[in-house]
Amino acid sequence: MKKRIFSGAQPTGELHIGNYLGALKNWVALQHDYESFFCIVNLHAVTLPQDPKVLKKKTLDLARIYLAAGIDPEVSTVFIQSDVSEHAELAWVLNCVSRMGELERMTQFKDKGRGNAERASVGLFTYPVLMASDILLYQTDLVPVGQDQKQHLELTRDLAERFNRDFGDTFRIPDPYIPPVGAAIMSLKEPDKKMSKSDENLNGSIFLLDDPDTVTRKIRKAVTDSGTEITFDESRPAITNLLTIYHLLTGKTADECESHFEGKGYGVFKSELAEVTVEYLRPFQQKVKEFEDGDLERILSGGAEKARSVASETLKSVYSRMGIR
Ligand code: AQP
Repeated sequence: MKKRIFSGAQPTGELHIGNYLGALKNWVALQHDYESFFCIVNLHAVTLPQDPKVLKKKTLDLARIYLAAGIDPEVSTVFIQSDVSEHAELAWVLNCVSRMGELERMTQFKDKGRGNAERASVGLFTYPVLMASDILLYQTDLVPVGQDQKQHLELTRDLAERFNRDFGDTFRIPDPYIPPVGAAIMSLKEPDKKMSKSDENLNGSIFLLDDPDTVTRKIRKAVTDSGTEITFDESRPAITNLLTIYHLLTGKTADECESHFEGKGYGVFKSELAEVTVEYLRPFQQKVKEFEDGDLERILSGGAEKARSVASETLKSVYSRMGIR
C-alpha cells in the first residue's frame, strides 16, 4: 500500500511563486509515489474577512491552478474542504483536545491577528486545529508544506499523540515534508519577510498569473544587497532569494547557478531571471485557461466523494472512542 500525503492552499488572493515552489511543485512531484489528497481549504479562508462572491470564484480558480500546475485528478484526489463536513466536525473534537496555551504560542495567529487578539476572529485562533483535522482525517503520512507551516505541523503531531494516549490508537502521526530549498521564498521588496498573498505591496510577490511585463517589472525593481556578487550567501538575503528562484525554475545546481553569473552584474542577472520566470509560467498560464467550470465541478465532486469515504471512517472511530455515538 502506498503511503498518504495531504496538503492544501487557501483560495485567498492570488497564488504566488512562493506557494508554487514551497508547496505545489512538490505535490506534483510526489503524487505518483503516494496516495494523494489535495484540498482547497475554503473554511480556512473565512478566518479572515472575505467577499463571498470573490471567495466562491477563487475556490474554482484554485482548482484550475492545481490542475494546470500538474496535479492529475486521475491519480490524486482534489476536493473542496467544505464539501467534506467531517473536517469541521473533527475540528470541534480537536478544539476540545487542544490547550489555549499551545494555540497562543502559534506565530501565524500573532502575525495575521496583527497582535490585536481583541478584534481577531476565534476561527483565526483555532485555524491550526482545523488544519490538524484536515491532515489527521486522512491518516496522512506526509504533509508537503512551506516553512511557515512547520509550527502547525508540530501542533498536529502533538494533538494526534495526545488523542491516541487518552483514547487509544486512532491517528497516524504525520511527518512534515519541507523542501530543503524553496520552503521560504521571500518578498522581492522586503527579503526578511516571506512572499505572501496578503502582502499589501503587490510588487513583493510574483503571482502565478502575472503577465510577462509585470513579472519583468517586478524582478527589475526587486531590492538587492550591497556588493556585486551573485552567490548564495545568507548574509545577502535579497540576492540569495532571487538566485533561489532561478535555481528552482531552471533546475541547475547551486554551483552551476553561481558560476553562470560569475562576473556578471545585477542587471544581467535580473534580465535572465525575468526571462526564465516568464517562460516557466507561460505554459502554465495557457493551461489554466483550458479548464471549463463543468469539468472542474465533476472533478471536485468525484474528489469530495472519495475524500468523504476516508474521512468518515476516521471520524466514526474518533466518535466511538470518545463515547460520542
Ligand atoms: N513564501 C513562501 N515560500 C514558500 N512556501 C510558501 N507557502 C506560503 N508562502 C510561501 C506555502 O504555500 C502553501 C499554501 O499556502 P496557504 O494558501 O495556506 O497560505 P499561507 O501559508 O497562509 O501563505 P500565503 O500564501 O502567503 O497567504 P497569506 O498571505 O494569506 O499568509 C503552504 O504549504 C505554505 O507553507
